Amino acid sequence: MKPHVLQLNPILVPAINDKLNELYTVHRLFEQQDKTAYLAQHGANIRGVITGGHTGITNAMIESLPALQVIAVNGVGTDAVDLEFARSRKLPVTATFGALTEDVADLAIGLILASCREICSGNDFVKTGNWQKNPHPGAIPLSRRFSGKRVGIVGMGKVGRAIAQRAAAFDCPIAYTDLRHIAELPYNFVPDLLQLARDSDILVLAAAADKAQGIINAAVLDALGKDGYLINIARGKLVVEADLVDALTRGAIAGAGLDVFVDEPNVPEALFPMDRVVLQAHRASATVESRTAMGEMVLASLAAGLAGQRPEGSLTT
Ligand code: 8YV
Repeated sequence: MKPHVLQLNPILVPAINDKLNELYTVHRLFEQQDKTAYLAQHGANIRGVITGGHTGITNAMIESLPALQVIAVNGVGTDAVDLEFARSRKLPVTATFGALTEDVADLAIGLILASCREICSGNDFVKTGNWQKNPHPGAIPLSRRFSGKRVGIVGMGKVGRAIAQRAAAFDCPIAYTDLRHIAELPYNFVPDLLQLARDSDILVLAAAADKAQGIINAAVLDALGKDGYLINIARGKLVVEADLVDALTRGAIAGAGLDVFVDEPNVPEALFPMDRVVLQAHRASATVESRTAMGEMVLASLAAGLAGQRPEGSLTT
């Protein structure tokens, strides 16, 4: 009898799904119309859960799965899982640290370039035929340079460091804030977020969101200033979204590149017409390479957890 596993979000890599199907009876909750009824029917058999970083799992759902032995988060953010609660139940929770670093950092740089250089509105200008209708050079405004700009990074974990490494190749002076000074890093540590915003042209959010909700507010955005850009590839809830929309609307900052939002997939529509705002649908880790590596880590976590062993990198056991 194959162990029963509950999968809360789709996995887009066929080889990972094939492997899951080969090893487990996989209950794909996202395919069910009546999720409550489905859980009531199958919950007692479920021994492993696979969920996404930003979707996590509620304590109520954990409680409805009495045979649960492991929660494998297919992502690096664990802010949507109550780790204390899992710990109190001796339930291993794993994440896919290291599997997506390069792609998330690449997208951060992509969002910087796209927002500063207004690549998306330039693309629309050509594709909609507006260039032919308005062939004079003034029809599309000047954009802003990225190279050499002061980059401030909020959260210097694996992703923050990978962004710094890339920005350094663009000759950007780099500063960061984190819970502590990281001695081995060659970048300027600025403990105060307001000061970091004041000293940055581009502020990049790469922090975990468990303890940092709403840290980017009107005061920070005003400190970033009218020529500044905010980039977020971490979590929407790091930002007071209404303050961000307001800052962009009144020109308190120049632009933004956002992959994450407070209430996905709902994005403030006020951002849509803004040429210096580039939006993505939470896709920073959505490459074949990252998602394959993440899926392999999920498979390893399930295998260990269901064998009664401590999965490598368990955050709770
Ligand atoms: C994913 C994420 O979109 O790693 C995270 O925390 O939010 C993203 O990588 C998601 O977890 C995919 O399941």
